[in-house]
Amino acid sequence: MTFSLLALFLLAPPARIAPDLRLWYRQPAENWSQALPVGNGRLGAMVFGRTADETIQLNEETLWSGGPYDPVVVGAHRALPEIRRLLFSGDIAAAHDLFGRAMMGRPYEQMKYQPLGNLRLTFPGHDRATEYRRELDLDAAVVRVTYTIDGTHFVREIFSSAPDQVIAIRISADRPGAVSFTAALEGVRNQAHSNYGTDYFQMDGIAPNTLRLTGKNSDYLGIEGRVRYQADLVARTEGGSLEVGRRTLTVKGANAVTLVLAAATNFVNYRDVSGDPEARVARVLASARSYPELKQAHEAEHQAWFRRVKLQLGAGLPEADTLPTDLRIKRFTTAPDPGLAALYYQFGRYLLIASSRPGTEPANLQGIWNDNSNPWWDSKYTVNINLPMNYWPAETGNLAEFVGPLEKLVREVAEAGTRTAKEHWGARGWVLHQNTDLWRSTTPMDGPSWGAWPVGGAWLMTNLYERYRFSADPADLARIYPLLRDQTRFLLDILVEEPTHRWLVTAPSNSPENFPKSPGNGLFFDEVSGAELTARTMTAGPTMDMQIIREVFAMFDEAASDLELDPSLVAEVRAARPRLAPNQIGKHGQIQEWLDDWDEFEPDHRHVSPLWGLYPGHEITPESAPTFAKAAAVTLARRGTGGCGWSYGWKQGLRARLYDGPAALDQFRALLTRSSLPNLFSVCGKALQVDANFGASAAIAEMLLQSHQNDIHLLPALPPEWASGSVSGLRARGGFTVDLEWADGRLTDVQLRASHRRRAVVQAKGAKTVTAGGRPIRFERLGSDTIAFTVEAGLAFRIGFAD
Ligand code: FUC
Repeated sequence: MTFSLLALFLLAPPARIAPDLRLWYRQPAENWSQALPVGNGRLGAMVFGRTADETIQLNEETLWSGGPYDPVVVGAHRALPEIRRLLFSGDIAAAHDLFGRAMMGRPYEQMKYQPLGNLRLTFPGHDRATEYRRELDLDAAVVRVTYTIDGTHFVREIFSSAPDQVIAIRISADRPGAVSFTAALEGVRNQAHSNYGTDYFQMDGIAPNTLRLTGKNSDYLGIEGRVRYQADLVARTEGGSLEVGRRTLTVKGANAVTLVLAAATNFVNYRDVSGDPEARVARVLASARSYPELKQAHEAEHQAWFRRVKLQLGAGLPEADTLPTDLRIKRFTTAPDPGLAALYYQFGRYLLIASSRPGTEPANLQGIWNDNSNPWWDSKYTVNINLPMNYWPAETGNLAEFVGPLEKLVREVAEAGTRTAKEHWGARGWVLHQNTDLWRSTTPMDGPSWGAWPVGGAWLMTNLYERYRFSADPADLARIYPLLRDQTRFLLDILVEEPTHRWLVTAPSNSPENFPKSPGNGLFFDEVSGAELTARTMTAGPTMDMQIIREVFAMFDEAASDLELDPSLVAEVRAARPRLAPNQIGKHGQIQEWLDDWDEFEPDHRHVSPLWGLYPGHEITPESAPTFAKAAAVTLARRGTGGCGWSYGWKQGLRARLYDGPAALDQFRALLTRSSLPNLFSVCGKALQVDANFGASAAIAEMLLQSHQNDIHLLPALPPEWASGSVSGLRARGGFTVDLEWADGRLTDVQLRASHRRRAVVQAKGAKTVTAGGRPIRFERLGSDTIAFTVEAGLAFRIGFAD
């Protein structure tokens, strides 16, 4: 058979794009944590890029352990008055113990995100390759592996297509008949809690061209495993022969092969697992197009989102094309390489597009990439920083649509959490505690020191409200208003008066995962038993809770007043607002973390909860609350630059909000060099976690543009290393899209577009002119750096800086 023209076309070197949109390496991944991710929001794969024994690890986002369950304990709230009495009388240990006995969900823990399987490809004779290269092309959303064996050049391309709902793998060579390999589709035994009776899979070869993996998830903690899954891999060969055995598929002497993988479960929603995985897979495969069509549709769809923002930092690294990403990361300790920060930023946007799409589940702790049946923290949705952080880059990064899955999750936890609010808190509205899973468990979990934190839902509401602030689209508010109203009701009902100042506080609660040196609470040595007893986090009115509640009340007041709804609830909120425990400054000059000025057991604790009001919240800014902004800097200094991956991203954003560009960049450098993997994924402890990728991406945008104070503040925290650069497509609150260019640390050009006619207030140092379509526009000067003018919908308004 003649070598098809099409294959030649596919082998042509890819069109050149900016080098900083590729992660690339000269060696395969040594382990899973070095593999490169692709994803369509639902189907994820980690590609190792090995030449002789390739592994492509697979995930389907709805494959979790267990099945629909209800962890609510009816009447749990009856213990609340006594827990509060103990807490306010200073007996934290007794309050903690009673919470543990009476108020935890059943089961205590939640379900785990599970791997689907591995595609193994064995290429005989491919051990000694030359000219090896492995790359993730962010602009095309394709992983490519290329190498030469005995003069023949091989190319593998892997992507996960959203339009076609398949993972496509193309294997080709520049010599006809050179493609030979064996493929196996392997299930993963759940080592952690496997029970051969309940958790099983089966691998079959099905003639003429298919490998099939079918299975059922495991039971866990007494919750019956009810997820059924199926994955089909179909081989389409060009030339050569194809043989399907009992469990493997063997290709010999082909010119090129396309493997198309479809996978599905029976998951319909958190209460319903009546779907038919077999029919879903068959439907997808029946319409799967040819490889060039699949690829064209995939890239076009991806680029429509991805290319909305373009970022260039610095003049570019001359050797970016010759220096692989892992070496650039290592060198980053000493080399400025601003382009690596731009690459990191775009990798964050890539990960969001790949793990959270309209209609899918939200990105969990690992996005959608997990090879472990007992993953760290179950790879679920942790709400006291991780899940909210996953969505921080979405708004500024022009990916608002990708917040859709988070909104769906909130809608579902609000539904499930209504019963939890009633039974566990005796309250109206809905509650979400520290974590949730695929089954939308909303009760306290993992023990009172973690799970007794009732404002998870409130925090997530602030994420959703940001979407409205950015779009200024009333439809975005109308959709979430009922969720906001009911969350407000819950907060009003759980607030109680503390005895000392008579402030309204949450009780019990905690300042996430931080143990105060409160009286009677201690990591102490029990001389009788020899055991080390652990302190408790339980407390009343931690600063972060109060900041979140103030923000939610302000949002509700604004929304209900604009929509002219719920006047009596507005009155309740207005009565409560001034009585909420305020921010306080402690003995070190820091923002106090708890009602009392207690120290913490770990002064450099990874959470920076009392700074929530600075970022992501809005209530502390250097302009509106200079004393607290100063105190926030003291807290940051005390905490240091370490922690878990996400701590770095959070602190980077906090530094940006304090307009400290150099400190923000230091924090980013620390993340890259101390808490990241060669594939740019961040780690928390030993675990790959995506939150820091999202947090640091958001913080990079926050260094270039801020809009949380009713104006558009350009280059608020620019470090000297980024003295020149440009960015287009960033979004600012109020429905604005902003492009900017700068050189020598000074703005040189700004363009603004708005979705509605509106007044723009812009802090742009050195602004001299405003034009639209080349014609001067009248503007007002509100300060030496601040101008204001009216922007008409859809028109580009240009700010000039030349005399
Ligand atoms: C929170 C953090 C941990 C980790 C976990 C998933 O509990 O404190 O460090 O990120 O979430």
